[in-house]
Amino acid sequence: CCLSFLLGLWVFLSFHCQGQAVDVNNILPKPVSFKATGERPVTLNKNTIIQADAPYQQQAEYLQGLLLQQCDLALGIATPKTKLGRHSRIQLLHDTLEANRPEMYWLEAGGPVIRIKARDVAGMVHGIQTLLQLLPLGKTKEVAFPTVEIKDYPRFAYRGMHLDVSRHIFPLDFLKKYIDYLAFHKFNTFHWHLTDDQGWRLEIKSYPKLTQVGAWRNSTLIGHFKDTPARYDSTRYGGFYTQEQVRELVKYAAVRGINIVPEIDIPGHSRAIIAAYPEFSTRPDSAWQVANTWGMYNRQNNVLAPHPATFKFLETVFQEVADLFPSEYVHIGGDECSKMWWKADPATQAFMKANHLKDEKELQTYFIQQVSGYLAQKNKKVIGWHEILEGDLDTTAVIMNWGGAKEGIAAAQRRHPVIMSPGKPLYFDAYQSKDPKDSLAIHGYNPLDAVYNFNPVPAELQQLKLDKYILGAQANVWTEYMGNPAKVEYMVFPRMTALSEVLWTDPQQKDFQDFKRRLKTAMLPRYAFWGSAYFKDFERWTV
Ligand code: TNX
Repeated sequence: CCLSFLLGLWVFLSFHCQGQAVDVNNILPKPVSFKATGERPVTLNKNTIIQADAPYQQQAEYLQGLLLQQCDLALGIATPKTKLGRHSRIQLLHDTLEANRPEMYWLEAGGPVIRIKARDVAGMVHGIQTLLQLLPLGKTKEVAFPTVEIKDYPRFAYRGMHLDVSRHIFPLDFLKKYIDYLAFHKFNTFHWHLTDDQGWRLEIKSYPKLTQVGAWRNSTLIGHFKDTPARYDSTRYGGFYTQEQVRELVKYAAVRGINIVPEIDIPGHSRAIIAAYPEFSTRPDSAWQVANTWGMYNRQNNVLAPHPATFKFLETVFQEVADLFPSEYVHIGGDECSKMWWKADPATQAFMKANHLKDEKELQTYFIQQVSGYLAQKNKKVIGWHEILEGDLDTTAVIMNWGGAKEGIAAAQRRHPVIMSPGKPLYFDAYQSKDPKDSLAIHGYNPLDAVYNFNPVPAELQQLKLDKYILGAQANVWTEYMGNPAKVEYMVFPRMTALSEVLWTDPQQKDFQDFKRRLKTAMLPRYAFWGSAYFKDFERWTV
């Protein structure tokens, strides 16, 4: 008995000290090419040193933090010139690799060295994520890193996740965690939906009432995890991000290869603006409150009116936004703009006549063109929801299509770059099950396999040889029924993991059963390790 106790102790200790090499076949999203070379494995322990070329110094620190977190291994960082003796090393190297392959990385491990080579920061970050997936999860004293050769790059240039912080606001720390999730899954864009009828969330120095007034509503969703219909009380709810916090998040994301595209949604979805500044509405003399309920708010007025002061406002706001975000693109919304308030307003009608705008659709386009012009002065291009194509637009405008294949094809035929974001299956606020006891959501059923099997390039576009207009795709996380970070995690995991493979991996290499195998063996333990909530019942709700 004593002997078996000692034997048990030995097994326990050796398991904990000697990390298991992880199977190369478990990498998610699946890489373009990978093989085990069968050379001597690299021994990774506390003496291993990280060395990085100049462009990747920040990624060296990022990797150092991740290894501490994942394996409890505190590695030192040395300059590339330092002589390291017999210690093993992880090298982050700048290399042009192959022409016209943005975000590519090579990971080679053998003998005393693990080498990640990349042409850009994003590629280096992807290599780092693959390295993490080849290491055990949990405290490790020493691990035999498998000898591998991986060459990898993404299928699509745009790989996005959106988060609506208007309907519910989330702490900056959660936004950082969300960026970490994106980086781990090899996404490259965070679409930050910062404004809507139910709250304006971005500090604008020139218009302080946007956050003093526009960031607060008198309605709080309570007990919504199981309750249908949802229940509310009338307590004040809201908040916003300061410009300093925004800069901090932008920097945090940049180290992780993530570009943040901010969205300021105009000329509809603007109830929070007119609550703060009624003079920009079609009824300057009325008092408007920030929206207290969900849904298309149109009938209760949420549009901007074309007054000179409104355009001055938009120019100033978009200038401040352009200064805050290094992104080449700014999202200007443009969805679901109600025309009824413009129709009913004599001043708006007079403006349209004076500017030869024959109907309200042309007025909507006029708004989009004005804002595009302000942004062009700052060298920015616009992304808008597909409704911005109701009028004529410069083809540099990127169309984010929340409709179906039809709208995507129409945009590509007009030579606009397109980001596919169809409600089915990329609205992650929809249900993952048909279980009546599932947590409250909207839009019906949108299970994991529908996400995994989604093809961002409709067959018809391929036949028309217009597939090059598809930049990629994005899932949207509207938060009407997500009142806290855990609910967001529950809604995005594991669907976001499925989407990462849609966006990264060659469709020929995809296989849902194998995806589920890797999800179960590699990802579920990682969600748990992160302390993240996720939808556990996916097997029952997929084929
Ligand atoms: C539509 S589609 C919206 C959002 C809502 C969402 C709910 C689009 C661009 N706008 O305002 O939050 O549906 O799923």
